[in-house]
Amino acid sequence: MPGKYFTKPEPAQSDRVPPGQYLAKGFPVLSYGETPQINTDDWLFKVWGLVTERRFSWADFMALPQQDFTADFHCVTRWSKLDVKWTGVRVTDFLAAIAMDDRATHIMQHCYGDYTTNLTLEDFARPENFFAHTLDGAPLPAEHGGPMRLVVPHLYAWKSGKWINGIEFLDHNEEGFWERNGYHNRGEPWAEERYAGR
Ligand SMILES: Nc1nc2c(c(=O)[nH]1)N[C@H]1C(S)=C(S)[C@@H](COP(=O)(O)O)O[C@H]1N2
Ligand SMILES: [Mo]
Repeated sequence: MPGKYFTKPEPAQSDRVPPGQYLAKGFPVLSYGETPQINTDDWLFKVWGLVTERRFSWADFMALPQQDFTADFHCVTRWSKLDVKWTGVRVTDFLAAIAMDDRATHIMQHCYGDYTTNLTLEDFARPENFFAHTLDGAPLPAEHGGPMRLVVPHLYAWKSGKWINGIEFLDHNEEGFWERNGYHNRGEPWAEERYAGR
């Protein structure tokens, strides 16, 4: 895989690049299907299931605490990108703004375009996870999930839903799009949890 677009990690980076991954020189786009074009005036984000149901307009979401983040990004198709710079809302700050039911143990991410991906509440509520609307100081481009995506740095990037528009709170595991299609339920890159049953 090394070549024009990918490089083998330097030894000094090896503690940051999970096994079997190469460094991408640019920021590849990995989307299943078309890129939805969503204007922030029309954007609506919902929480439902084991939570007090609520809708956030773009302005509601921007009123939540905003922060800068630097995070590594690991795609299961074997490219990684280190130190990606984002701005957005920390998942723990988002959770503090809603009223989740104590019975919730799992969540499902729902996205414009119908992509879904699941997480345990524990993997979702980690302090390094965030909703991102800005990449390198500019509005998040549509192909990278703009206007809003989730970023979950400790799992393979298919767990970071682009064009996110809702979180469903559950008391059991449900599989999302790639999990139903053979990917691992959790997707931890250091353990190479790429495919189900391996
Ligand atoms: N809604 C949606 N989210 C998605 C995807 C997708 O196809 N649709 N692809 C996933 C995969 S496999 C990866 S690697 C990352 C890619 O993000 P990028 O295109 O910004 O590099 O988004 C993830 N989130
Ligand atoms: Mo991916």
